[in-house]
Amino acid sequence: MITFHNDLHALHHGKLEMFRGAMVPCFEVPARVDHVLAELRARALGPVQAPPACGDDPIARVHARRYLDFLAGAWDEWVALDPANASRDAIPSCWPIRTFRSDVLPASFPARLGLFSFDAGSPLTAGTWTAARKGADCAVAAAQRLLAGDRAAFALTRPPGHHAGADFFGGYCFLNNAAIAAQALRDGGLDRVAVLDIDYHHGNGTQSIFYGRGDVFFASVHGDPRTEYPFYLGHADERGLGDGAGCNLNLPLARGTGFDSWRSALAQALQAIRAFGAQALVLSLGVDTFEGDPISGFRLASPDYLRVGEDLAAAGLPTAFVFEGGYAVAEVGINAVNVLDGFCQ
Ligand code: Q9C
Ligand code: ZN
Repeated sequence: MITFHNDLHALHHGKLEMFRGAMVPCFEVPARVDHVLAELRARALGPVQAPPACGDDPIARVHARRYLDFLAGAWDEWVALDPANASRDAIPSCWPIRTFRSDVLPASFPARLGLFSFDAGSPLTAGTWTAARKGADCAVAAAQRLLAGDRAAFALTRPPGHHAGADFFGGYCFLNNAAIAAQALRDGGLDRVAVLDIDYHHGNGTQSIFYGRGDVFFASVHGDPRTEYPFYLGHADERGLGDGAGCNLNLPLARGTGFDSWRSALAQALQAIRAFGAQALVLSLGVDTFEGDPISGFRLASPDYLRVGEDLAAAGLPTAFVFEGGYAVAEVGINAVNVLDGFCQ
């Protein structure tokens, strides 16, 4: 299978993130992708190519114009606030919750930073926009390969994407690569597409983007949001709205869940995707379900990821893999490439 990758992902390198009142080193680091690349090459799993530029249109099909304009200029605005900001990342510290207004775009940069985000754990850095933009190129290129008839393609992107909504960032995510790939498949002529999210954390951004639509099915297996990030979405009773009623499936599992139970949930998600009649699959590939992950709570072991790939292959759908989370840096390459390897066997 072909992998799309762009070295400029490394321009996004956050220093510190807020965690329970302390600033701690970022978990989402450039080395994650280096480990996946090394493992792909070691196993000769297929070519690794830089993607062509996809242009603005496929991104604007998913994200709001005012959000994209904000992201494109955010770093320059941050430094313009205070030249000393050039040496520290931009992190929001106030948000318009519930009864506050979101229709009036504030002139203040910190106010807009909060308007377009939902946590203080996702530093926006000098290279964030460029890196995210190159990641979207990878996602679109992977979708194009499916449209051209390939069985599978891998978008090796960072920053990750599945927590980003149409007009907000958070959870280390800025542009929703999986949603952009799914929309590119729709715009390329497929009528019914599914996104399956196996990252430990619920893909709140992807769910929210497609929640009212009947043409893109979203399924997710994740840590129960009653105890796990992102906390405020991902419950089993979220089934979709309007045209999208019945096209959203959340399978939350308790912290501590092991592979056998997790695999049953995966089978249930794949069965629902089959029943929906999807013509292609976008797989949000987070491997923070690993037993050694420093911020997550499932118990999958490295060999289990080979079985995951086999189960996905048995679904028989053209599949675009999009890289998401996974913070056990030394093992992230083995685990992610095990999924791809299992799929290709
Ligand atoms: N100290 C993804 O896996 N912070 N995002 C958790 C860690 C948020 C994870 C606290 C985790 C976001 C793409
Ligand atoms: Zn995650």
